[in-house]
This record gives sequence, C-alpha cells and structure tokens, in this order.
Amino acid sequence: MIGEHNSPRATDVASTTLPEAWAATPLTVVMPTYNEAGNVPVMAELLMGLDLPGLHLLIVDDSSPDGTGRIAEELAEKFTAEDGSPRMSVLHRTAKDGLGRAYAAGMTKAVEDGARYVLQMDADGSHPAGKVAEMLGVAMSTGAGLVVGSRYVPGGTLSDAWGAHRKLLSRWANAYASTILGTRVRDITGGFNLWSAEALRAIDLASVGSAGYSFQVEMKYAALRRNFQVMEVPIHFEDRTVGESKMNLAVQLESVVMPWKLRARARGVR
Ligand SMILES: Nc1nc2c(ncn2[C@@H]2O[C@H](COP(=O)(O)OP(=O)(O)OP(=O)(O)O)[C@@H](O)[C@H]2O)c(=O)[nH]1
Ligand SMILES: [Mg+2]
Repeated sequence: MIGEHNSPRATDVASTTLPEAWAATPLTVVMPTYNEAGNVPVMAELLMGLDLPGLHLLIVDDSSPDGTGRIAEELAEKFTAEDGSPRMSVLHRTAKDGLGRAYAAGMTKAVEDGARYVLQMDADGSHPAGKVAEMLGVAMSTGAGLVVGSRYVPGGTLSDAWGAHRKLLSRWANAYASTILGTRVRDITGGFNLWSAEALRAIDLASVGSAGYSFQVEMKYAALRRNFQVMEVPIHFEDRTVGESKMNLAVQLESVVMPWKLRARARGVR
C-alpha cells in the first residue's frame, strides 16, 4: 500500500499476528504531542485498528496551541473497549516542557495504571504501527526489558525523503553516543522503543535528567547498566509529512553533552 498524500505513511507494513493471549497483554503506547492536530487522528485510527485488544493509547499533550489536546479528547470518547472501558486517554500538561519530560510523565502514568509493556511512539508518522505486534512478541518471547525499533540493524531503512547529508548526520549522532558510552545498541538515538514495566520500574523515571531527545540515549544506557536484555527489530523510518519538527539548538546541544555526563556519572565522577 502506498500512503496517501498528507497523512503519515510509516505504517505501510503488514502486522504480525500474535497468539490471542499475547495480543491481549496490557500495552500502553505513550505518544507525546505538540501541535500534531493533523497527525493524531490518523495515528489513533492506525493503532486502534491493530489486532491488539490490550493496547491503550496515552497522548501526552503540552497544551498545544493548535488544539491537539482537545482533538485527542474527542477521539478518546470514541475509542472504547467492548466492556465500555476507554482505550485511549490524554495527559494534559501546562507548558511545552520537552519530549523527554513528556515521555517520562506518560511512561510513569502508564506503569502506575497497570501496563505490562510501554511503547514510545512519535505522533508524526515516522514510526511504523505495523511493527508494534512484532516488537511486543519479541519482548514476550525473549524476556527482553527493551525492544528497539531500529533503523540501523540489517533490514532497517531510512526515508528516501532524507538526503545524504541528513542520513549521514543521523548515523554520526548515533555513532557519537554509542562510542562515548561504549554500547553495542545499533540505534541508540532512536525513539521507537518498547519497554517492560519491570525495566521501567528499575530505571526509576523520576531520576532521568534529559529534557529533550537525549532521553532516548539516557534511557537505553540506564537499561544496559541494569543488565536488561536489549533486542533490536528492523523498522522503516518515514519522514514526517504533516506538521513541523520541534528540533531546536538547545535540544541538539543537550544531546551532544549528555553522553559525556552519563559516562562521567557511570564512572562515579560528579
Ligand atoms: N508533549 C510534548 N511533545 C513533544 C515535545 N517536543 C516534541 N514533541 C513530540 O515528540 C514527537 C517527536 O518530535 P519531532 O518534532 O517529530 O522530532 P523529530 O522526530 O526528531 O524531528 P523530525 O524528524 O523533524 O520530525 C512528536 O510527536 C512531537 O509532537 C514537547 O516539548 N512536548
Ligand atoms: Mg519526527
């Protein structure tokens, strides 16, 4: 299937079918949003259409001026389970506070509310919904604490919309963080990650310092340091088609400095 123009295209992948009991596992997809009004309805439809009755979608909205939070509330009214319980909910936060903080808040709530697994997923269609069942299946069959939807294992691919320069920059940022931290995770900067509740409890989300994108690196490093098994599943990473990127200089600088801070902390240097 070729994605329609003007809608996220990242989901054009046939989904894995899990055994019924596995498909019913309580899994919360945590999706941070800031001005994603054009994307949230599409993402909600895609996730609710998966053969995963245990899946709950938690939107973490930082009071988006474009009304994303209200649109998400309206969708949440619509998506209910057979017994009437909600399959989607919204965590409203008062101000734009960074992707890392939004994820930490949403993941904490998901675990408190009883999720056995938590999936991080962007709202902009970059992450393929068609891979969710496979990632859950890998986590359940291996006992891994973390399953990374990976752009950089064999079979993983990047959007053709990315030019050579952007691809190289992404590769370089990934190699930079892995080299400083001495890890063997191929996609340490990636943001499409499935966690067991056990791993998240052990990491203690309240102790995570990253406000922005370095959250991805900090969390993976924390899992490795606590000896959780990390698996990587290849994904196709699509470029955003609707809305604007929230990447800025402050967020990039934090990502440059954070691996050094984490390394120093791990070596007992303050
Ligand atoms: N709640 C919240 N969500 C955020 C914040 N910053 C980014 N997001 C969301 O985090 C996800 C990833 O942000 P993007 O802007 O797509 O960042 P990116 O994927 O690195 O950049 P692009 O490749 O340009 O799309 C999207 O769903 C954003 O709406 C924030 O401060 N608060
Ligand atoms: Mg994006």
